Amino acid sequence: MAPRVNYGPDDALLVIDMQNDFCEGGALAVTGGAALVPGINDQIQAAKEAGALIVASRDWHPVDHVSFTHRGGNWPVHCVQDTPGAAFHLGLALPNDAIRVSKATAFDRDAYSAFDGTGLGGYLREKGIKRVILCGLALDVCVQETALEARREGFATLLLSALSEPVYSEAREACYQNLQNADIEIVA
Ligand code: VGL
Ligand code: ZN
Repeated sequence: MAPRVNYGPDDALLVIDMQNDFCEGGALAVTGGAALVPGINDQIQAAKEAGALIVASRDWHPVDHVSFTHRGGNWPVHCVQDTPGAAFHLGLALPNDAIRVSKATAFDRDAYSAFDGTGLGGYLREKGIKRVILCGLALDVCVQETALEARREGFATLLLSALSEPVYSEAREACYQNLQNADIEIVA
């Protein structure tokens, strides 16, 4: 089931945090995470053929990051820099020239949006990007925050809803509502 997006050179496909720790068997596993990989690979292929920019973000925490429970945060230890859990899912077919963005790298501050503290917004504008298309993990955390910030940065923004899963399944509908309220298009 390939989502219907016509990619072009003004588009950026943002693949959010498709890392082992967010997939089954990982430290902060999202149900259905690994199963997104083939569909996301189809999007990467379609985007590449159309000359769209492909961006892959990763959650990239130092040891003892402030978001970890033993430091008073909300999350188990996950996506620690240079550990297998922080690596991209092995099945993810990222072209060599895809842009990699690491986020939440400071000890004392968490960041859910791939735009937060990364300079990604300015970079996309420099590249002439007008629209951002999102997929990946997790819908209710980093995908949602990245989509909202993309829209605030002035990009037309589209979520591929069949290619994103939440940490908390009960949060799914509220996420879609939040995104729609922010003028973000949702496409199955
Ligand atoms: C994420 C929880 C904690 C995400 C990152 O990528 O959605 N979720 N850190
Ligand atoms: Zn994190």
